[in-house]
Amino acid sequence: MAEDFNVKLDTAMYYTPSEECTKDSWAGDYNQRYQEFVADPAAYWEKIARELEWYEEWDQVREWNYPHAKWFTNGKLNITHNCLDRHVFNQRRNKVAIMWRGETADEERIFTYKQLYQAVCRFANGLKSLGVEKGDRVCIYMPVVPEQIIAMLACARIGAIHTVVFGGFGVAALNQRIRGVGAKVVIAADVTFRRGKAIPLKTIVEEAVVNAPSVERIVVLRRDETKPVELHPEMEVDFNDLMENQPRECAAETMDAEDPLFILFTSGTTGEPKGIVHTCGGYMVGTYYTTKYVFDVRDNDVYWCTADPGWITGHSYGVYGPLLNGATCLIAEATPDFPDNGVWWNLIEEYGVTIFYTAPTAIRMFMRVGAEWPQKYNLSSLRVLGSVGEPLNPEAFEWYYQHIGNRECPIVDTWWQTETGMHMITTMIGEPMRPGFAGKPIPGIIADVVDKDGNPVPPGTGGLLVIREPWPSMMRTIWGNDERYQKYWNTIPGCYTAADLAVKDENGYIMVIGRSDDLIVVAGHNIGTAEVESALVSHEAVAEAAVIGKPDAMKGNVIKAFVILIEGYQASEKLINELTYHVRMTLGPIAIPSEIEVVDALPKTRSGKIMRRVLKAREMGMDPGDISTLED
Ligand code: 6R9
Repeated sequence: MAEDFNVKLDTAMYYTPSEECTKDSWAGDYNQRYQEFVADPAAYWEKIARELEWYEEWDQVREWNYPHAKWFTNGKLNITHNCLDRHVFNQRRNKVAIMWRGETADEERIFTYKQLYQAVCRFANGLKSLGVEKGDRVCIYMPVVPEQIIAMLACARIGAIHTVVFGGFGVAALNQRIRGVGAKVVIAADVTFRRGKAIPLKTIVEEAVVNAPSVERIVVLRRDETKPVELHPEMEVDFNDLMENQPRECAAETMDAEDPLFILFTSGTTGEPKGIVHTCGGYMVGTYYTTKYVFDVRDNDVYWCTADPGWITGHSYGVYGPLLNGATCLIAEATPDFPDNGVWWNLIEEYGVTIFYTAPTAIRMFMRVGAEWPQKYNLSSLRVLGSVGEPLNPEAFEWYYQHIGNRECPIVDTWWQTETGMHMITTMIGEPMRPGFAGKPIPGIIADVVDKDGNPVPPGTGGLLVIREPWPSMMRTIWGNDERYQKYWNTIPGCYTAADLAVKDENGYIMVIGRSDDLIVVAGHNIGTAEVESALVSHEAVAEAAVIGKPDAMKGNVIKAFVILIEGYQASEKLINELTYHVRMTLGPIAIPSEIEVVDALPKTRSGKIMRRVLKAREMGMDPGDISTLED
C-alpha cells in the first residue's frame, strides 16, 4: 500500500539558479502569487482568462458540481483565434511560429504566424469540403511535421474534435482509437523517418480502418514526392490537393468554453485505454498560463519541446501553449542519437534555443553517452530547462544542470498528466530547486500527499498524490465512459487521485515516486500492463500473460513479460522473437517487452486477477507483502 513506505529526507540540498536567468520572470514571487490565488481562486483565474480574446465573456468562472466542473460557462471562443489571429492581426504577423527540422540539415521548413494561419485556414476549408463538421471526430496519425500541427489546428478551427495517435502505435492500437471515438476522417502520412529510414504509416492505416465503419475519408500526406504512394480514390485524398485552391481565410467556429477540443488516449489499468476529453476554454487558459509562467516565455525566445504531439506534452507544450503565447517554436523529427549523439545539442546551437523541455529518459541516455557531446556545442543561448514524464532523479538533475544549463539555468521539473492537461507541480523560476523533487503546486493548484482517507501525511511519509480543487484544464470526462472518470474523484473523498505515490519534505516540496496502479512508465510513455498482456495473449502460442515494470537506469522502467504457453508449444529463442514481433505489430515498438520469460503458472487472486506485484517482488528479490488473496 501507498502508506507502507517512508523516504529518508537526509540533508536537504537546494540549488539556486543564477539571478541573470531568473530576474523579472513572469513567475514573480511564488508565495505572493500563491496567496493571491488562495485569497480568491475565481478572480485569479479570471484575470488570466482576460489576457486572451473571447468572442463572448463567461457568466461564471467556475461551476463545481462534484465531480464535474465547468469553467468559464457560456464563454465563447476559438482556441485557434488565440493561437493565430490574435498574433497575425497584431504585432506578430511576420514572426516565426514554427521551425521544422527533419533528420538532415537541408530538411528545414519555416512558417511565420501569417503562413501558419493561412495553411490552417486552407486545410480547415479542405476538411469542410469533405463534410467535416463541428463535433465530428478526426483522427491524426502523423510524424512530427508541420502538417501534423496544421491538421490539429484546422480541426480546432472548425470545431472538429481531434484525436492524435502517436506514430509509433501499431494497427490494433490505432484501430481501437479510431473506433473508440468513431472518427469520420483519418489524417495520416505515408511514412515517418527514423534513423535515415522511411517507415511506412499508410499500410498501418489501411489495416486499421478495416472494421472501422465510421471512417469516410483518409487524408494522406505524401512526403516522398519523387515516388508518391498510390492513393485509392474511393477513400483517400492527398493532403496537399485538399489544401490547394482553398481560400486562405476560414472563419473560426464559435465554440462554447465547454465544447470538447480533443480526445487523447492514455493507458488505463484495465482493458481499454481511456479517451481523455479536454474542452476549449479551460484547456486554453491552463496551457496559456503555465507556458507563460512556468517557462517564462518572451517574444525573443526560441522554444523547443521535444515531445511528439502524439502525447499530451506535445499537445499542451509543443502546440497549444507556445502558440497561445505567440512563441517561436522549434519542432524536429529527430531521434536524439541519429546521426550521432550531438544532434539535439547541434539544434540548440543552430537555432539558438532558449527554452528547452525534454524528458528524464532522454537526459539519462545523454548521461550514458557522455558530457563530451554537449561540450562540442555552444549552448549558451539556453536560459530555462524543463523536464517531464517521470521523476527527474538527482543524478540526472545534476547532469542536466551542469552540462546543459552550465549551473545557471533554472530547471523546471513539471509534474502533471494527460488528465490534468497542464502543469500542476513544479519549482517556479526563481525558487530554490531541490533535485529529485518536482516542487510545489503552481499558483492555481492545491496539491497534497495524503493517506487513503484523504488526511495529509507528515513530511517523509509516503502517500498518494492528490489535487483538492478543480482547475480549468482538468479533463471533463472519459469519452463514452463517465463512470471511469468519476473514479478519479471518488477514490479519496473530495480529492482528485492521480494514482501516483509521492512524499513531501519539510518545506512542502513534493517528490513523485511512481505509479500506484498498474501502469508502467517506459521512457516517459505510459503503457498499461493490460494492453501488453492482451497483445501477447492474442498470439496463438500464448495462453496467459502478465507484465510488470522493472526499474531501468535509462528508461525509468522496462517491460518484463511472463507467459504461459499453450500446450504443444515449446519455449525457444525463435518463439520469443516471434512474440516480440507480435507485440511490435499490434501495439508498436514502444510496448515491446525487453524480457519475456516462459513460466508454468502465474500468481493470481482467488477471483482470478493476476497479482503483478507478487511477480514484481519476486523479480526484484523483495517481500511480496500481503498475499492473503493469493490463489494457492
Ligand atoms: C505529462 C505526462 C502521467 C504520469 C504521472 C507520473 C508521471 C509525469 C512527472 C512524472 C514524476 C514528473 N510523471 N511527469 N513523475 N515527475 N515531473 O507525462 O502525462 O503521459 O499522462 O503521464 O507520468 O506518474 O502520473 P502522462
